[in-house]
Amino acid sequence: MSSAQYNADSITVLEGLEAVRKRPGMYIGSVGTKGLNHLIYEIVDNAVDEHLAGFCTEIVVTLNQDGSCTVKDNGRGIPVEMHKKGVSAERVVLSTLHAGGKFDNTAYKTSGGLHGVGSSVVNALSEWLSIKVYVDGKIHYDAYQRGVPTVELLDGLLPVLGKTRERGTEITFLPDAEIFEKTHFKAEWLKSRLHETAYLNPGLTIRYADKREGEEDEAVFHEPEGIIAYVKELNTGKNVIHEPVYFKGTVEGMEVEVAFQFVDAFEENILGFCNNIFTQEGGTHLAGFKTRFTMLINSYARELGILKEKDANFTGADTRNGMTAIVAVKHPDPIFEGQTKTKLGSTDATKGVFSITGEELQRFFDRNLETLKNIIACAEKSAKIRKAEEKAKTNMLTKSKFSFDSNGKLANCESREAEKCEIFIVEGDSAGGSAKSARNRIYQAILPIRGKILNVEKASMDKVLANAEIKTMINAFGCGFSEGYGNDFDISKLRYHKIILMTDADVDGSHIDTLLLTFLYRFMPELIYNGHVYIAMPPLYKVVPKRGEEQYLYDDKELERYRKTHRGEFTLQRYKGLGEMDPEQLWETTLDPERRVLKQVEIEDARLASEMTELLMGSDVPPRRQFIYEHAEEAEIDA
Ligand code: TSJ
Repeated sequence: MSSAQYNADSITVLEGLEAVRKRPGMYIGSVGTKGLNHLIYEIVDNAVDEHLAGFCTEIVVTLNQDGSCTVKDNGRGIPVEMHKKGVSAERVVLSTLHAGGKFDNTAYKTSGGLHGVGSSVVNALSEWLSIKVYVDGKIHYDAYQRGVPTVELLDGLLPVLGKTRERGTEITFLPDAEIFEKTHFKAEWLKSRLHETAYLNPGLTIRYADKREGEEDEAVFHEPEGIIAYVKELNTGKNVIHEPVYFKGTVEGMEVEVAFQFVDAFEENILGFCNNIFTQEGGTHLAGFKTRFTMLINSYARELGILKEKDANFTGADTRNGMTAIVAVKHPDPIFEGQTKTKLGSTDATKGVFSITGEELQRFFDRNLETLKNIIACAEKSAKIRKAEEKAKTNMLTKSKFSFDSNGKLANCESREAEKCEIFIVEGDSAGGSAKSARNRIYQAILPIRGKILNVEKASMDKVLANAEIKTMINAFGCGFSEGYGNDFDISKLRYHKIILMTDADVDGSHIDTLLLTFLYRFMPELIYNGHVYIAMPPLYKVVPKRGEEQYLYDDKELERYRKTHRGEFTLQRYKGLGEMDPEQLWETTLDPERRVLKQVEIEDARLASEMTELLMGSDVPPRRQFIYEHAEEAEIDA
């Protein structure tokens, strides 16, 4: 190696680092909690790749007390020997943008993060990162600060810490507080993602531990039944009408795996994955499955005489009503499109899934006529209801278009400049009343809602549209909605650029948030994608000191801090609900754009809310009890 060569490479590395640190959003999507969590997913994905290569069976993810995260696998160990650039290969991987990453075509990658982020990006965005590679009986060590190596190499090789009988790679990193707005990993999202990874990789065991103070938690995710178990979990608490159906196949280097199961309900829940990545926006793999499925059901229905010659075919939505499905493909060279790059665009995926579904599902239905008949019965029922609903919908829209306040409760704002307008969905009539008198009436609209709104996961379309609260919301927002049988949604017509959910900070309040988010997720997901949905964070406490100014505190941490830093006596008032605040207090704490705290809802929140709703509203009791049990602490405070 010539030293000039080495310097040139070092400069490229530093430039890469600088690019990542300058525009982190380009590499990890955001510098909020979502981007922060993505750092972990990116590292974990590397270990999942090692599993897919056939060399790793276990991954351990630990959230440490100091705010760092450790990911360890039992794979071959990231190569440590001298790379052609004159340094350990490990250092090349961890320092070079895209080395071993998704844009590097030298490796067949089957797993991957959102934007094809590499471990070097995580390294660049970490205050420090350390790595131990357990290989050939030795522990090789390396470390970085903000992506810059801090360990001296010996002849280009890593120092050895000691002997080991283990094999694998272990990385620990602390996200850089200079980069991230929040540096607290969100355990709920992480666990959900790890569980999903376990479902998609049945041979893999993922151990999870949260060692952070006050949040101690452990879990093991291992799902030998794979996506069959995933479908079963999605259908927990529902009336299933047959055992899950599973098939897989390979065409032209693409692997296709499908599991589905129908439930007795009016909903379609089809999740797509490509190379372990959840395709939030769907895509070609789902198109192939849906098209072939509809064709099969229609041709069987005619063959069995259920559809007569004069009858029209079932629509696609008819045949899928009640379906819960996972369609997972492994594609050697996928194209991702869409607003969040989570829509599979590869056209050969349509053909591949179409042909495998045709062959395998036909084989299955030929041998399982009972299941087939049950599924066709679902389609018949759906077609009937569809016709009734189409009528209900036309009536609803023609009757109440432009009548913004169909039941007299919406206090609309005066301005029509949507960018400046906000609508608060307020729990309870008394808080609603206070909010109406406290608000800025030019830009702030108030819609009080009473009790629990209808659960849209459970109800049929005509019931949903008949619900007064939902009707008022759809009318007020002005942008229509999309679901099932058509798409009337038009975001350009949205009347308020901020939709703010304002509920009590207790179990009931969070339940109402969950239901509202589920409604928005199902009917107007674009509002969430585009960042229009917020949750108001009213304060939990007001402190009035003997001397000095009164102050609102928004959570228990702030109270703790206040207790530690404040000298002298003070009285503490705890707000139990929004209804306890007078209009002036409500304005100061929750409505005033200058002083309030709002939490922007991310699509992950909404997706989890929708899953949570299923858990809460499902007809069987145990999961609901479990939920209440897990939230018992919150419940007690309010009791
Ligand atoms: F990339 C990383 F540093 F973020 C990371 C990599 C993090 C973690 C937790 C694990 C890994 C990783 C990498 N685990 N296992 C591997 N394996 C390899 O990189 C590897 C090992 C051997 C061979 C070979 O051909 O012999 C090839 C590869 C890609």
